[in-house]
Amino acid sequence: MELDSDAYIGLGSNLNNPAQQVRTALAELHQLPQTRLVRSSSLYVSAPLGPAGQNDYINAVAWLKTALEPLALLDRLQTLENRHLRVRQQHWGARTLDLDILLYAESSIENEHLSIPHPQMAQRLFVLRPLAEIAPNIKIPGQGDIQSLLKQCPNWALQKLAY
Ligand code: ROI
Repeated sequence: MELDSDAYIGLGSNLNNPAQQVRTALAELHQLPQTRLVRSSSLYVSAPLGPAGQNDYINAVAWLKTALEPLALLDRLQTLENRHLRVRQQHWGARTLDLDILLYAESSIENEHLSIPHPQMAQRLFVLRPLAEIAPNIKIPGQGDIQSLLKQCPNWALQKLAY
């Protein structure tokens, strides 16, 4: 019997060698207890959403199988963010590492700590494109299948990293 849940994590960085931040974070996700990294997307370069004047972002999505409950997983992700010396400064400002739980099994969760599915994911090509790369048939609870979301998503400057 499969006891683990599928969780999809969005990764983003635009400071201090962002591609390296994201690659290291992928390895760290694989090291989490009761968790394994099933597949990770390519890395993508994307224009910043938010205040002007910040660097482009590197974005990726990771597919995990985990026995951690959503809140325990969130706690682990925040520890990883902190280890990457994330400083929470300006709202929607530059960051060394952002780890968001996009999806957790077929759950819809809304509380003071978590909003799953991630409320803005359908508007963010830098989330949908890497997610579709590793899960082309996935359905987003309450929002529909990824291919129709991709068609409706606002266009966004986004490019797969060469390696
Ligand atoms: N913009 C892009 N392109 N990628 C991100 O991951 C990202 N993350 C954020 C904000 C600041 C909203 N902008 C972003 O948190």
